[in-house]
Amino acid sequence: MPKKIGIIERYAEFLPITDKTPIVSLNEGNTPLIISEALPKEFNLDFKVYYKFEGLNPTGSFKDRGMTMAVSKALEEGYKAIMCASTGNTSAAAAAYASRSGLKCFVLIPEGNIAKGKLLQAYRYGAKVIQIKGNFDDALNLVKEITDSHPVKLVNSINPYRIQGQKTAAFEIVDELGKAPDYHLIPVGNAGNITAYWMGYKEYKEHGKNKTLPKMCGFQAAGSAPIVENRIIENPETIATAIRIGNPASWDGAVNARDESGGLIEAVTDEEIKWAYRFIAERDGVFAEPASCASVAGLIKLVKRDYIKPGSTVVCTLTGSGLKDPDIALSFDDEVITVDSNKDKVLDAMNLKL
Ligand code: AN7
Repeated sequence: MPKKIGIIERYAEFLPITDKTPIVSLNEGNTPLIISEALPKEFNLDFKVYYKFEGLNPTGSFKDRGMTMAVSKALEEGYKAIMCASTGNTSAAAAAYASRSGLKCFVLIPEGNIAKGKLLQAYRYGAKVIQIKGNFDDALNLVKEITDSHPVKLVNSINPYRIQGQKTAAFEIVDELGKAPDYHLIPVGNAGNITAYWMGYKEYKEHGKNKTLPKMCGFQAAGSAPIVENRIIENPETIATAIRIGNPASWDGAVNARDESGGLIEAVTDEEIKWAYRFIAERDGVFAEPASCASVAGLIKLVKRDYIKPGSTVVCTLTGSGLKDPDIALSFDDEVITVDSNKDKVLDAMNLKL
């Protein structure tokens, strides 16, 4: 049996750790790169599309890669407590790694605007959950203020160890493909992840692992697209609550990734996100949360204007699991069928015509 290890042990030589860093890991990373069969068929594509499915991390999102680093370093630095603002996934990951390490964990979330699966994770992993009557941007400002003046470590992605951990997803893609993809498509919220992937691809190239670099293509939700509109959005709105962010902390990192790579950052509507969300689950068997599907919605937009060159390799990051957001999942016009516990009634309902 191969030893399953987390991203710090796997990529230690590329990460800022020492012999003294106490590694707090839940065997995160090593997520599958799943080839899409349905998208090429549906859109007659002349290139390959892979999903980097980060929903299969221990807490169901890519945040685990950054949190194993941030929590390990907080422990090394002698902290007793961590704190984050979150649209949900960061708080789930922070709570889990805090639980594992014995650190106290405080999470600040926008009341009423985080998916149920994420909220219940924060509670069950034993974090102190504080909901504010404000949005994510307000929460992050409060966390910065509090952690600046109290012995509590901030573990949002402005903590540089978060980005360091998250860059390992790019390493895994190169390790698996034997090269970098030509295009990397990714949802953008607080913009830490696009920053991290770009750092990962560049560093791995410096080590001779990949010869080329992908064009980084980021996608924000249309009602929450500060980078696209080049202005802070005071009241961001979208069904993809994970990326309902009006003033991204890593704004400059995202713009830099876009410009250095010759890529783009664009917006996709809630309708486009929902279409992609259903399509990849119903036709490709991959269930990712709405925010994740901004990358696939973006791909379809780019396909429609022939942006992607034939023969290319495209990777779409699916940042979180579809199980995170049961309310959205059950908000469609699914036919609910209930019959008596009786074979004929069940067969009737099956309407079997094969
Ligand atoms: C599923 O949890 O910001 O652009 O507080 O949960 O790196 O912020 C989540 C972000 C994409 C955006 N997809 O990534 C939080 C939080 C999912 C996410 C993003 C998030 P960034």
